[in-house]
Amino acid sequence: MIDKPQILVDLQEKIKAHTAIIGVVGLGYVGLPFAVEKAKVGYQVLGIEQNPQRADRVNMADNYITDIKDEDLKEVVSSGKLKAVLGFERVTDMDVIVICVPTPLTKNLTPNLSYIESVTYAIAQQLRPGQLVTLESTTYPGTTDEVMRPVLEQISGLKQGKDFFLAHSPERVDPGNKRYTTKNTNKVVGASDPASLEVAMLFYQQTIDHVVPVNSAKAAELVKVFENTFRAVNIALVNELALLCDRIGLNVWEVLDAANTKPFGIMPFYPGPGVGGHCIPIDPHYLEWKAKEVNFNTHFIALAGEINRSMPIFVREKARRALNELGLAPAKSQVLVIGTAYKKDLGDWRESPAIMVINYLLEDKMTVTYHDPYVPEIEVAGKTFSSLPLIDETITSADLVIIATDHSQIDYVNLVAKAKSVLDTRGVTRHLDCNHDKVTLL
Ligand code: SAJ
Repeated sequence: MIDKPQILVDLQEKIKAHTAIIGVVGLGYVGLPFAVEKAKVGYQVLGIEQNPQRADRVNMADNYITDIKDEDLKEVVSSGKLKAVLGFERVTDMDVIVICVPTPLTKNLTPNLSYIESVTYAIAQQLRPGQLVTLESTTYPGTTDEVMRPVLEQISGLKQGKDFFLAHSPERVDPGNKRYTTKNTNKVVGASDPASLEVAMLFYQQTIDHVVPVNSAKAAELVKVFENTFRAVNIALVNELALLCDRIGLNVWEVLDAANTKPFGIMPFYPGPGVGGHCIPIDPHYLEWKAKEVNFNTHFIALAGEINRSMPIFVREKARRALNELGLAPAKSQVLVIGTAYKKDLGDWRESPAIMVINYLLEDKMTVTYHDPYVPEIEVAGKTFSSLPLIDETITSADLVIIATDHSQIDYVNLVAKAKSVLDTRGVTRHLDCNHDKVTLL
C-alpha cells in the first residue's frame, strides 16, 4: 500500500512494538486462551466478560479453561497484563478489539446473532479512529460486512478502511487437543478492504505461527463454516453406516477399522451417540440458513443434521433391546451411563448427546445413574444428577451400562468384567481383552 494513512501506520507500530492495548470480548474457550497468548507476549489485554463470576475468576487467576496452563494465567494476571472487566467503558483505550462471543441457534435451527449484535452496538458507541475490530465467532458469510460494518459506521460516523479497520478471523480451537494450540494452529484472516486485511494480518502474526489471508471477510466466514460442515457430514456418513450395519447385521467398527487401513483417500470418523459441543451440531445450520436467502438448499447439511440428531434415539432403541435380552422391562431397569461430556477427556456437557440419551432413558422410566470423572453434576429433564464413584458396587447394581463418552481414564476391562451387560456407543472396548459376549457395540 503506497500512501498509508497515518492512523494505519500508527496502529501497525503499536502492534509491532506490543504496546497496543487489546480488548477481548468473551472469555470462553476461545477468548480466554487468546487473551492469555497476547498477554504472554507483553500486550496489555482487557477481557470484557458479561458473566461476573467468570470475570472474578480471571482476576483471581482461577483457571476454568482446561486448554490453558494455570501457571500461564497466574503469570499474566499477577503481572497486570491481563485484566477482566464487565462493561465496555474502556473500549476507547483499546487499539484492537477481538470478539469471541457465542453464536448459538434458535429452537428452529436459525442463527442467533444477539451476542454479536449487542457487542457490536456497544463497541460502536465508543469506536474511535485507528482501531481494529476483528470477529472470531463462527457465523454465516456476510455477518462481518452486512451486520457489523453498518452498525459500526452509522453509529460512529467513521468509515471502514479509512478511519477504523474490520476483519474476520475464525477461531480454530479443538477443545482438549494437546498438540494444536492457539499459537500453532494456522489462522485464516479475511477483510473487505486492503488496509483492514494488512493490519489484521500483522496483528495475528504477532502470536500465531502461520496466518492465511483471504480476500474478504465473507470468504473467511465461509472457510470456518465449511470446516465444521465437513466434520458434521462425515460424522453423519459413519452414523448412517452404523444404522445400516445394524439392519444388515454387520459390525460397523470392523468395517470402518478395515476401511481406514487404506493408506490414502480416506479419513477416520467414527459413529457415536450423537454430535455434541457448541460447533459441529450448530455451525453448519448458519450456512444452511444463509443459503436459503439465495434459494439454495444445502442438502448435505440438512441430511447430516437429521442423521446426527437421530443417534440418541438409536441408542435408546439399542438399550431397550439389550434389556429385553436380559428379560427386563425398561421401567424396571437400572442403567448406568459412563460419560456425559460431549466428547472424551473434557468436562463440557453442553449439547452433549449423552444428555439426550439420558433424557430418552428417563422417558422410558428407566432408573438412571451416571459416572463422569470430568462432570460432577448434570441437569436432565428438570432433575439434578451427581456423578457416582466408579466403584464395583456402582457397576454391579446396574442392569445395563451404557458407555456414552469414551474418557481415556476409565478402566473399561474392569467395567465389562463387573457389568451384567454393556452397550458401547463409542467402540472403545472393541480392541480390549475383555468378555465381548457381554458387550453390544453401536
Ligand atoms: N464425533 C463423532 N465422531 C467423530 C468425531 C466426532 O461422533 O468421528 C462427535 C464428538 O464426540 C462430539 C462431536 O462429534 O460430540 C464434535 O466433535 P469435534 O471434535 O469435531 O468437535 P469440537 O466442537 O470439540 O471441536 C471442533 C474442532 N474439532 C476438530 O477439528 C477435531 C473443530 O472442528 C473446530 O475448530 C471446533 O470444533 C470449533 O470451535 O468450531
